[in-house]
Amino acid sequence: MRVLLASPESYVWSTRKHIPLGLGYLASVLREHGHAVAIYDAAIEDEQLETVVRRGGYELLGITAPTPLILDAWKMAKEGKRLGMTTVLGGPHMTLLPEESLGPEHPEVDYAIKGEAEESIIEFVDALEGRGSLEDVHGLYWRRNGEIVVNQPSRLVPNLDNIAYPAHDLYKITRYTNLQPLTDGLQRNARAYTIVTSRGCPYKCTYCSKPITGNTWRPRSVANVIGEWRWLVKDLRATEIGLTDDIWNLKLDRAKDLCRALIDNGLNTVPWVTIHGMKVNHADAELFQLMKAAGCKRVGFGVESGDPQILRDVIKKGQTLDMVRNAFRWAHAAGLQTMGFFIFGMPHETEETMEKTIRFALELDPDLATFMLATPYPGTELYREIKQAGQVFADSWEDFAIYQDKPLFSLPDYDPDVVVRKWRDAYRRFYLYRPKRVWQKVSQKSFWTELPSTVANARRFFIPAKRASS
Ligand code: B12
Ligand code: SF4
Repeated sequence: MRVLLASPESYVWSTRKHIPLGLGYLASVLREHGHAVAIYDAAIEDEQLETVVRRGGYELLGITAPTPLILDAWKMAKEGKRLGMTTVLGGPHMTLLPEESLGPEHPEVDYAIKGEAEESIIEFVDALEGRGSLEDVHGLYWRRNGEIVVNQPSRLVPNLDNIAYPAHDLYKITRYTNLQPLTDGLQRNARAYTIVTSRGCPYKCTYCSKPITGNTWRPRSVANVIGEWRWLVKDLRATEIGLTDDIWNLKLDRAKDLCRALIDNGLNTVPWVTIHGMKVNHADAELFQLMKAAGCKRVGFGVESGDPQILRDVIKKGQTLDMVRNAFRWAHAAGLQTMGFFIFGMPHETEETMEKTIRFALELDPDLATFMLATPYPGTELYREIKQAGQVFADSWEDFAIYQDKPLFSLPDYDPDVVVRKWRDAYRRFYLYRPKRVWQKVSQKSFWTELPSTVANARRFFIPAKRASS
């Protein structure tokens, strides 16, 4: 079958230019099974979907979407139907709410697949081609006589070494400008690929929407990761690599072994970063030294809050402030750039708890700090708590993007306006009101090359945002 795997253009995520890695995995297994497959990422294409579909004669359109992009995914599916294609949706939002997309308002969606889909996509395409039955496709949601049929659940890939590397060669890599839209990549025009060395995470942070990869941690073997890394560096000429694991360092020994193997195989010449963040409590000084020697340039940490009680009882992060302090100290000592991710406005937050977070950020002094407003993604404990005791006041799924700078919920004894005020305060105090830091930044060459995006970002913190109505 001729399959086009697509990611919609994001109108809510203005600087998004990163690889949709899940599509690469699906493309790879489809290719292995003899199907003609291409990736269409609307964020970087210069041709309309119609042109590509007509030229390639694609019959099936598979679209991926996180929650904030689901409206764009539906639009794309409509276009697919107009072009006479069969449409199937998958990815994070579909894993949370598959039935929504098969409701009567969405005739443009023929099928939805929930969860990891390397196995399902093959079963599904086989069934469409008459080599199996739709009933047997794991994770498939579909319609029969106007009713939604829910198949047996999809299965997490048990041994990740058994699946092929993602089809990195299908990405138009020179069009992807950065690995980390929140912070900019290491270099603006890098050939920046991403790699995932493990899937899943056993922690249960209450805001985290991790429906796809589950609560078990499944590492790839070091040898298997090195094989892909070598392909990226030697054959595809990567100049920057980003690790996108939920938690790549869960097993400290394996993390160290991976670093040693990068060094032993001469792959430490290409800089890499941890995109999603590392977990501070599975680290020691030696790990950061090894990471540095293995080519790592920048590490990110989910710090979240400077208030111990919010961290322990509300976020349930499973880490202490001292663990965070140690991780930053070790990373700085190893000569790594650091990023800190912080959340504002979890339930039970007050002006005082958020003030502690700002002070903690100033104390840790990461090279880059990202302050985010708490966002209640469906399926999270945070979402359930707010639904029970308060009110979510997002108008549409688009409001769930980080760049929507408005409070998304209210609870008794919770003041959304204070949350937004403290959040803006954090950016100002971290980035602007410290003359030494401002001078450091202005004296770097990158400050001037990145000025347009810096100005665009800065506007967000000084122009008051409207609150969404309920
Ligand atoms: C890395 C990452 C990012 C990076 C990407 C950087 C990069 N250069 O790659 C950055 C920082 C840009 C990012 C941004 C965002 N992210 Co993010 N991200 C991740 C992370 C940690 C890993 C993604 C990944 O590489 N997965 C590996 C691949 C193999 O898995 P996959 O893409 O899910 O694909 C599999 C299945 O989903 C399925 N599938 C996927 N697509 C399709 C399509 C079809 C047709 C089918 C059938 C199946 C299918 O099959 C694939 C193979 O098994 C995930 C957490 C996670 N573990 O999923 C969060 C995650 C996906 N992100 C999340 C969010 C919320 C966002 C943002 C929306 C944040 C925001 N509020 O703005 C933005 C959205 C940007 C965008 N336009 O897409 C949430 C999504 C929750 C939700 N309900 O949608 C997650 C789950 C994090 C979390 N735990 O809360 N993210
Ligand atoms: S935020 Fe990170 S550590 Fe917490 S559950 Fe999600 S992936 Fe795991």
